[in-house]
Amino acid sequence: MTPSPRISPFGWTAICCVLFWSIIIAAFIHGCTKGSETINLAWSANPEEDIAGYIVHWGTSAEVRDRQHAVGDVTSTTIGGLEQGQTYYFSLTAHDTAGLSSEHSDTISYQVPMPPWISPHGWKLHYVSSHAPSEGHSAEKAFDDDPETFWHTFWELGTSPPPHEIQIELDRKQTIGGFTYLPRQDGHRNGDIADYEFLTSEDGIFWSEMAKGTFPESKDKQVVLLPPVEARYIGLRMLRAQNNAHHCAAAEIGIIEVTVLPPPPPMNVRVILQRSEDMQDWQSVEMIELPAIGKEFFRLQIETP
Ligand SMILES: [Ca+2]
Repeated sequence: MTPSPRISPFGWTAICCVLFWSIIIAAFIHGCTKGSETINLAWSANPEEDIAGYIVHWGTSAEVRDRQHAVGDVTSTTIGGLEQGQTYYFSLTAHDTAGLSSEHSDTISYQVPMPPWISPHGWKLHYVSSHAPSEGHSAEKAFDDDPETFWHTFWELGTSPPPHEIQIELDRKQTIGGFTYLPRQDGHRNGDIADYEFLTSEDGIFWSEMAKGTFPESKDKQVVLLPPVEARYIGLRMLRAQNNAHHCAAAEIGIIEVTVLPPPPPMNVRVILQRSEDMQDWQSVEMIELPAIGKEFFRLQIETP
């Protein structure tokens, strides 16, 4: 079903108001083959009880999002076939069991990055709960722009259970649109993060949780897109490891940029008046286009002498 305000303007506004800024896109990019990138989109659920599903709309321009992917009453889906270096524009609509559709959420654009990713040059360690510098796995290895090195929590004289956390001071205050996490690349599983929290701060003292989720069990670089936020500090907190052990490790933690655009203009309502003498041969006598404003009704009034 293609959502459209024309399907039923009545009720449109009833389900349109919960998708906007609550949309959270979490992207899990993997693979390096052109055209094979995938993005996993996640969003906040519409709280209405009769939601039947959602439709993701996307394309390579803000004006033309000609591809759609309909899902049921879930809050995540995966879009594949994305190309590195290409910018994609995503928006989301919800529809209910009566077939009523919401308007589009804000559009979020995302450029599938071309490696290397944003350089961590100038970043500093602000805090780490545990690390193993004597073993060559200091916290700074998580942002040294080298995928072969990694931060690992201390293990020589015993381990401490999660949560484990690393906080990084960026080289400057930035608008952060997401973050990346690359698990250790030496083939071992110890420390691979499953459940995580991502936090940001402007001063390194007061922190805001920006994302909480679970990474898939994979050695690929994970990308999580967020509602843009300005921050000088980022923090990644590991709540559970993939193997449920106490270790935590990260080869690279990075940030990415995303641009938020205003929602697309509402669609027009096309009203066509036709008449017929035999109820078979209809001729159009009037057509007008009106900007859709949401809930509205039309009435045809006919007066005869
Ligand atoms: Ca590294």
